[in-house]
Amino acid sequence: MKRNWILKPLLLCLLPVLLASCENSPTKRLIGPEPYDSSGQWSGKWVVYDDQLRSDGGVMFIGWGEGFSVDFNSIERPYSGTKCIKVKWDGSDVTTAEGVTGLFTGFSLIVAKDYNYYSTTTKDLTSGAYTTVRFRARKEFLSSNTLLRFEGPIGDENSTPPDNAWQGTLSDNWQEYSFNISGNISSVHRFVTAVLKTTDNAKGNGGVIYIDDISLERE
Ligand SMILES: [Ca+2]
Repeated sequence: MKRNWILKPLLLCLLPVLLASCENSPTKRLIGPEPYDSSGQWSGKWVVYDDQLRSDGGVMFIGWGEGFSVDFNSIERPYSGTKCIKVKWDGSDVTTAEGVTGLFTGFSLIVAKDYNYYSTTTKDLTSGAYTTVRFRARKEFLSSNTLLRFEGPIGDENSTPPDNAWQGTLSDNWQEYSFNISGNISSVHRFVTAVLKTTDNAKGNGGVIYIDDISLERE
């Protein structure tokens, strides 16, 4: 089961993760998404994040520890507007449902307002006919054995095609990344997932990266 390393932590988040989620509370800044164009038809773009979370959903963390933080209101040289997402991890251990690990951590932007409703809340994005996930990212620092894995919309965890994701290292300057949405988006639980993970099953020094302008697009 290739996805097990991320699946179980997501489904079984521990209390510390939940508390951390509340403290950051980007959901306080939620505004409604605008999936329709002026004619009332689904537009070709679903904005998940630009200067704030626009997905109409919340955030769920995969692991949590003192060395890991996510700031959804970073003003450090954003790609667009005045803000971007800053992900900071020093490579130290984080707590997940499977226990403590130093091999990965990250977050999901989920459909539900918060973790408590994750498993029971889905969104049907079929009418949007989105085919592509697009985001911008840059690094301030990335440990030599650490990369970013960015996953697209996911419904049924076990049927998610493995290519519905992008992973790699990042440039010092903003770059655009995109990949195809391959899979059923009729019952999406989470829009995107960003994970910093080591590549060699060994601990590293984590990274400091920035993400901006995340969207699902029809192309
Ligand atoms: Ca921005």
